Amino acid sequence: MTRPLKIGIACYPTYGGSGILATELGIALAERGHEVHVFSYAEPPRLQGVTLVQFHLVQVAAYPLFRYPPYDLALTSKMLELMRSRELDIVHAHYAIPHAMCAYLAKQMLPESHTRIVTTLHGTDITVVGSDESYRDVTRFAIEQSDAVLAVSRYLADETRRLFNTNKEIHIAYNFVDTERFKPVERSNMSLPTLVHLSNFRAVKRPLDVIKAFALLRKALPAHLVLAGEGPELGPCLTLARELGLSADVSALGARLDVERVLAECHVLLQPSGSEAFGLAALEAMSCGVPVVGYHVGGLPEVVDDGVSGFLVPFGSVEQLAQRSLELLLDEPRRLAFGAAARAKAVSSFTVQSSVELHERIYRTCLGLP
Ligand code: GMT
Repeated sequence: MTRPLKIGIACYPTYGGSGILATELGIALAERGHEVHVFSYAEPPRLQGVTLVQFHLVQVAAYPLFRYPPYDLALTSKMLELMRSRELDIVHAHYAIPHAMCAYLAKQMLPESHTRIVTTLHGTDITVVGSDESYRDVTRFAIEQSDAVLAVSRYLADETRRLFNTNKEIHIAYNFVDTERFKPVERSNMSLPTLVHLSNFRAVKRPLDVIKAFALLRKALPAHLVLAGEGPELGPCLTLARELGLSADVSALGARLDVERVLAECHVLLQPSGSEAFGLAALEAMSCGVPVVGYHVGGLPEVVDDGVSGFLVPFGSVEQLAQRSLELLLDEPRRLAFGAAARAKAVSSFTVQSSVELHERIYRTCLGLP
């Protein structure tokens, strides 16, 4: 009989994929009997109302000398406190910066502890931030000092080895989805063909390409575009939509907790990211039976099968985004077949159960447990 583990999870509390995945993983582990603690500077949205997981708020003391209040040190202290008081087996850092380094520091401060450090790399922590000169060495060090390193796609694992010139073993831990929550719904036959884009509206998601593609498509077909999420590029997107005379055809919903309802009501997800380690929004749409149209970049081809569950077009081709979306909207049997293939892939390859079991195996191996 294997004993339950004591696991501390550090993550960002935002609507971004890494925070969502870390939170959902924590809940799934707690449901399997493990003791789970989550550390962050605010309660992650999907943890609200959950009592199985213990949330620990990391507070940063203000001081006039602190131009940049040292959150990293406050988080390190919180990890240390829990490593001492709860004798944590695992500290799992989601997103390398700064969480993996904080875990390393806490471990150094308690050399007698048996705690093992597991780090999941999510994407921009490697491809954007971690590979920047200012963080490269510290990110490489934190990766190499971790007892286990996970990446959310083969693409990201390869990029990590290339950018950091490391031979560290990297396990692939794909994003996962609750296929019971994200599932197809009956749509009204009356509903207008509807495209959806779901993201944090950062430049890397290229939401302006969504508006441009929609403008092309809209010339050929009456259709609606739903924008779900918030971020710096949302304002420019709405401005562009207004300039193109599309305001009446575009709805901005803001950040929503019920994304499964939003996705399931739409016909095609437009996800033209410039870089994407995995693409959680794509997987959530697929689980709802919604095909994905996006660029052929990063780890997306590991998620979306081009020509089967969606279309991945060459990076930057707004015309092909529009053309492929139009094809799916005009050909209902094909769109339904793509949607069914998308759903089947989510159910066969990316379930909560398979992911949580993978994480348990990795944790136990790190601890030398059966
Ligand atoms: O995509 C974002 O901007 C958010 C970011 C995050 O860390 O929260 O997402 C990254 O992690 C997700 C969960 O593992 C992945 O599904 C996303 O592909 C990845 N984003 C990028 O690589 C741009």
